[in-house]
Amino acid sequence: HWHGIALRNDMDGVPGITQKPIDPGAGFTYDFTAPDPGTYFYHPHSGLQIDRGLYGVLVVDDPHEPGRYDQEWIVVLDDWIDGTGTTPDEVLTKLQATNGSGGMGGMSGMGGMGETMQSSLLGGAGDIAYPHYLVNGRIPTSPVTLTGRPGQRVRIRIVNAGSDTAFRVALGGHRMTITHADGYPVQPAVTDALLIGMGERFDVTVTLADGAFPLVASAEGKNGQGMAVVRTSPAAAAPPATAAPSQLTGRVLLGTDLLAAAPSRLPDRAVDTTHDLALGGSMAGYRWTLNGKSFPDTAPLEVRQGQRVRLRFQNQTMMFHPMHVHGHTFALTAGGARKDTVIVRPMQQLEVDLQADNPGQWATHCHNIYHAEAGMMTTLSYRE
Ligand SMILES: [Cu+2]
Repeated sequence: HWHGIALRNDMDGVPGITQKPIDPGAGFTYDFTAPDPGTYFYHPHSGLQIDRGLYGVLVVDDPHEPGRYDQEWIVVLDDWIDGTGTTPDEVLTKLQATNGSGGMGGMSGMGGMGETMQSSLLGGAGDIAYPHYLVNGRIPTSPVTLTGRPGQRVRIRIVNAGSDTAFRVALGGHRMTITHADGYPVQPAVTDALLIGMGERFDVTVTLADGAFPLVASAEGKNGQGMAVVRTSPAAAAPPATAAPSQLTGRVLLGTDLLAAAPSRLPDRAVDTTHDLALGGSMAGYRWTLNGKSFPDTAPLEVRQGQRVRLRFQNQTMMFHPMHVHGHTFALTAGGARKDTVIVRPMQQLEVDLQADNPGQWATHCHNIYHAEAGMMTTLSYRE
């Protein structure tokens, strides 16, 4: 699946919706045009395979982008449990057998917040206590080093490829300017930290200071962090694996705080149809629901080509859900960012608008992979 790309429906890579699964040993050629520049990623849409590391970053370059930066870094965040004595599939089986309590000692989406080191902006912040959080595939005691020179301007493309973890990202000693959300330009926003949900991407620019600095991805509401080192001075002492830069608790922006830059705005139009989507869950058997049903029993969201469609997410749980629509980018209402994945906070109601301009059957789901696998999925379904 080519996450975030508004491609032709039969290349979307969703078994059971747009194609048959690719059998072991078999092949399938994906052939599509990428219509919009930006930071994307790709991953299987099959079971929990993404939580075993099967993903990559997909950058669509804009030949007209002025590129006012000296370097470009790609920073991929992940939560990791595979091979540590269990597997993602065993984790899900345990969650189902224990009504959600098997991952963290309490289904935080239904029960309570549990104890966390810093106050979480997202309430129940995950179902799984991962043993490791990674930046570019490395744990903090053996981090990747990103090198530059003082004064250089760097564009950092940040991707959250995790399955059950939102990350609070900050670079010690620096402020970041957020320039893009999910590939699309936003009105530049200066911040100390940003909060990135699973499936979201943010591009930021920073002007490098002199020294060695921790680039920290703190697991929101959990215990642990990923870290890389940003180094512009060979002599500077490396930050410790437990570095907690003050920026983490400064100004923190979410995708819902950003405003679309002019070229990213969805043209104003009256809404033709509104779909309500109640985000729910049940402790019994670890079920997650849309409008009270679990996929494949969920009702499709019916649209027609040419319609302006409003999706009204109503989160009825104490867990956040990063909601993702395939084949389209939606606009947060009131001039908010253009996105394909958006965090809906506990008990929050959030509306997004999209233009129905890409016919087909499109998966629409929570990008917590365990929630999606446990039923929090439906289709945006074009009718003739
Ligand atoms: Cu969810």
